[in-house]
Formats: sequence, C-alpha cells, structure tokens
Amino acid sequence: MTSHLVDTLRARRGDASRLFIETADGARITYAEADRRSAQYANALVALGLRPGDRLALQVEKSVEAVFAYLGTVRAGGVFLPLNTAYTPPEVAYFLGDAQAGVFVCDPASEAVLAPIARAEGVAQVVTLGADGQGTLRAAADASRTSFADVPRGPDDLAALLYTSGTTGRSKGAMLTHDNLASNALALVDTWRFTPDDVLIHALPIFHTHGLFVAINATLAAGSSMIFLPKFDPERVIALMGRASVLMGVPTFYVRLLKSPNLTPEASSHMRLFISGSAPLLAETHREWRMRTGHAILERYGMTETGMNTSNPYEGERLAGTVGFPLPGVSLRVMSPESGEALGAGEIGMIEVKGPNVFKGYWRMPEKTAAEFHDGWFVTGDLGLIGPDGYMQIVGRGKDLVISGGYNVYPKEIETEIDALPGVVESAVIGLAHPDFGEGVTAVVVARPDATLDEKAVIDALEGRLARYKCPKRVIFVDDLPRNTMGKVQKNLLREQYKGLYGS
Ligand code: MCA
Ligand code: AMP
Repeated sequence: MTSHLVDTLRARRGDASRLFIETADGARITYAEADRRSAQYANALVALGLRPGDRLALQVEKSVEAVFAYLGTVRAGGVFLPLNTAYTPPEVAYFLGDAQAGVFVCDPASEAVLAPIARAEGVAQVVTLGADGQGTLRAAADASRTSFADVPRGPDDLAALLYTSGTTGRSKGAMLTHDNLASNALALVDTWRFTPDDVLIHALPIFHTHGLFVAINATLAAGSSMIFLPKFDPERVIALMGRASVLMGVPTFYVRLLKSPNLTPEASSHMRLFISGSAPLLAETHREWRMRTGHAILERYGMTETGMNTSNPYEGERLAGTVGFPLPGVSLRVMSPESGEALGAGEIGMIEVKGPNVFKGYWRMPEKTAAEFHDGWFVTGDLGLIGPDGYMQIVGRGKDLVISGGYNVYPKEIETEIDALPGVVESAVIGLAHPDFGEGVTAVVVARPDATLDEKAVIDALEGRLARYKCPKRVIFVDDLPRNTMGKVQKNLLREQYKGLYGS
C-alpha cells in the first residue's frame, strides 16, 4: 500500500518536467521540483516527530512553501489542519487543543504570542513559516533529503481535519479521508474538463476547501498549472486572463471584477472557464458577467464536510440561480422535514448527500456525527429543490449561518461574545443582503436601559476575540427582539425589517 491521495493525484499527471506553479513574482516550479520540495518537508516533519495520523496545524500566509508543507504532511502520513489567518489567538487555542495537534506551524511574527498558547494546549513542536517563505520549518526542510518514501495510507485513513463552526457553539473538526479528497479531485477534473494545458488563476486563500482542495488538488490531479497570487486583486486577475484558462472564485470575486472597466470580451477571450462557489451567486451577477464577457459562469455547490457535491454542466446550459447536477459518484436527495420522505421534483426540502466525497465524521464527536446522518445520508442543513430538468437549486438554509464573502459565520458564536459584554441583555446576529460580501454580518442588540453602549463600542469590544470577518459590519439597538410563541427569536422578521441596510 502507498499513499492513496498522493498516488491518485500523481496518476494522470504525466511529464514531471511540466510547470506546476508560477508565483506572483515569476518563480516557476515544476512537478519534479514540487516532488523534491514536498519530500524535504516530509523528512523535516518526520524528524520533528510527526507520526502517521498526527495532526499538523498551520496558520500561515499563503505561499508556495505552505503548499509544500501540505503535500509533505500528507506524504508523511499526517493529517493537515489549516487555519484561517484571521483567527485570533483564543480561536487558535481552541483548535489546537481540540485537535490535539502534534505540530503547529505559525508565522514568525506571531510566534511570540502563539508558541506559549500552543504549548499550553499540549502541542509538542512549534515551527514557523512566513509570507516570504522563510522560517524554522523552511530551514529544516532546506536541510533535509529531497527523496522520501511516502508513508502508506489507505483510502479510509485521514488526510485532513477542517474545522467548521457549529450552530450550537463549538466548532467541529470534519475528518476528511484520503479517498474523500482523491475521489472529489478526479470528479472535478472530469466534470470541468481539466487538461495538462490548463492554467488556473489561484487567488483564493488556501486554508479552506475551495482554495486548497478544489483548486490545488484538481490542478495536481490534472497535471495542469496555476498562477499563484497572494490574494485576490481584481486588476491583477484581469491582467492575467490573457495567458490563463480557468478562474475559481467566490461570488464577491465576480462582483468586484465586474466593477472594473478593464473586464471586456477581449480581456477574457483566452479563458475557457469561470467557476463560482462557496456562496450563492446572484442570477443578476451571472447575467451581467455573460453580457460583459460572453462567458456563462459555472456555479457549483459544496461543503467542508463533503467537498463538492454538484456542478452546472460543462457542456449544456449553465443555469443562473442553480447549482446543477450531482458530480459523478455523488447522490443527492431532497427530504421533507415533516414526513422524512424523499420529495419529488420542484418540492423544497432538506438536501442530503451520499458518496465517496462525504466525510468520516466530526473529530471526537460521535453523537454530533450520528445526529447529522440520516440512514447513511449526510444532512447538509441547506434547503433546496430539484427542478423538473434535474438542476438543483439552493433556496435557503435550515441552519443559522451567514456567508460573508465566502466565509461562514455562525451567529451563535457572535451572539455569545456580544451577550457577554457589560450592558448587553441579549442579541441576535443576522445576515443582510450586502452588495460586496453577498451577506453582511449584522447584530441586533438589546442593551440595559442604563448602559452607554453604542455601535462602535460593541465592534471594538469584539476585536481580538473574533476574526475580523466575523465582526458585525453594523450594530442596531432595539428595545426587544421579536419572538414566537415558543420564545424563539424570529430572525426572519429582523431580516425583513432591516433588509435595505446595506443598500440594494
Ligand atoms: C475580508 N473582510 C471581510 C471578508 N474578507 N469581511 C467580511 N467578509 C469577508 N469575507 C474584511 C477584513 O476583516 C478587513 O476588515 C477588510 O475586510 C479588508 O480585508 P482584506 O483582507 O483586504 O479583504 P479582501 O482582500 O477584500 O477580502 C475579500 C475577499 C476574501 C477577497 C472576498 O474574503 C476572500 O478571499 N474570500 C474567499 C473565502 C473562501 O475562500 N471561502 C471558501 C470557503 P477590517 O478593515 O475591519 O479589519 S470553503 C467553502 O465554503 C465550501 C467548501 C465551498 O463550497 O467552497
Ligand atoms: P462551508 O461550511 O464553509 O464548507 O460552507 C458550506 C456551505 O456553503 C453550504 O452548506 C452552503 O450553505 C454554502 N454554499 C456553498 N456553495 C454554494 C452555492 N453555490 N450556492 C449556495 N450556497 C453555497
């Protein structure tokens, strides 16, 4: 047995002298070089004590070295746990402790703050990797051998642990196996017709499924290449379209690109595919994009727990406002919340999914895992319908979740922090239509009559406790929150009342 994920990603790639990554400053890395560099990381990590099945947590800026650290971890048989760079030290402490990470990689600039926190959580090794690719982990890799015998790992062994927040407070670690990632990468390569000649503009962060697995694993599996940008910059992306073929983005990318007068049919004529996901793409954005560029954006639907589930067709109509059809090997059904029966075409219910892409469960949460499966199907928490033509539509969420610029924000987590502030009686956090982020995180707060709280005081108090993208963009003060007869806050009424807050 060898490493199932690594072997799958290598199987079709062909000539190792081909280009894998071109960086923003023009460095060119071939597949052969990536093999050597990831071998060096694997050797360095084994020397640090990383054993098969151990978790390696990493909170670093996007860099090519971070990609090698990901590949090196998997080759060493480890479990890769990437963390959003926006997470604050208290948030990081929770993940390190819950995952019982053996190694933590952080930015050299955060080491003084994060190393003691990591040690207090029982992490044995803390090493660094900076935005410039330098640090103690890089130095250890540089000094290591360039060949490595991949640690044998089977399809069902863990390759990654990705945390997704919960509607009930604690963040849950989704356990993703080698085959979850491998099967999904192959399904995407086939569905989106990736070939070795493709050039992907990679402008997403690499600590979530979208930028890490959808983008990087699909590139690896196809043996194609990517232009690796440190972050999303619309003008840079447009300038690169002339020598690229694919863009993957969240809807905010497309909204911002449309604002540039440089987005023209000529600028995008070399591109063959624009893919959107992580949050709903407005039908209006889809239409506008088609008018401006002549391309129909291909929208797809996924989750951390499942990777990608559905995609609009490569050939055939890419229908605005839909997420298309199940990927090869994946099954979806729409269930009635009342009867628990599968619903027919056009009826709205809870989306459930089954297939090799569906995760193994939540880390150390067997009960939570059992509660989110229904006869072997994973209950997504998304509400949808399958149209008569077979296209799936996501019509809402059964879970209390706000998606801001492609990042998930769980209101419960923000409400808990706001409710703990002096002078606050209670709060409700909602998502309101936002022209840039899709949804804007908004807090509705009931303050004590004698409190001197204002909007700025609430936002300032959350700084350092919550990642910035989770902080409310606006805070509204009210006397009471609307409740139903069961005493539950009626967020739908609040969403209706404040719907124009960020403009149309
Ligand atoms: C940045 N800010 C945000 C967001 N991003 N606020 C709300 N929502 C956001 N998404 C805030 C920062 O905290 C900061 O606030 C200010 O905006 C500027 O920060 P900056 O980093 O310069 O922002 P940006 O570069 O403009 O970022 C916007 C972005 C970025 C490019 C849309 O958020 C992004 O790359 N999003 C992609 C997320 C993603 O990859 N999601 C995939 C998850 P302040 O000034 O107050 O400090 S995977 C997934 O969902 C599933 C599996 C799937 O289907 O893909
Ligand atoms: P995450 O927990 O970050 O993996 O986010 C997964 C959630 O993002 C899904 O459960 C959906 O609610 C949402 N999502 C992803 N892609 C789409 C899409 N194309 N349209 C609507 N919602 C989406």
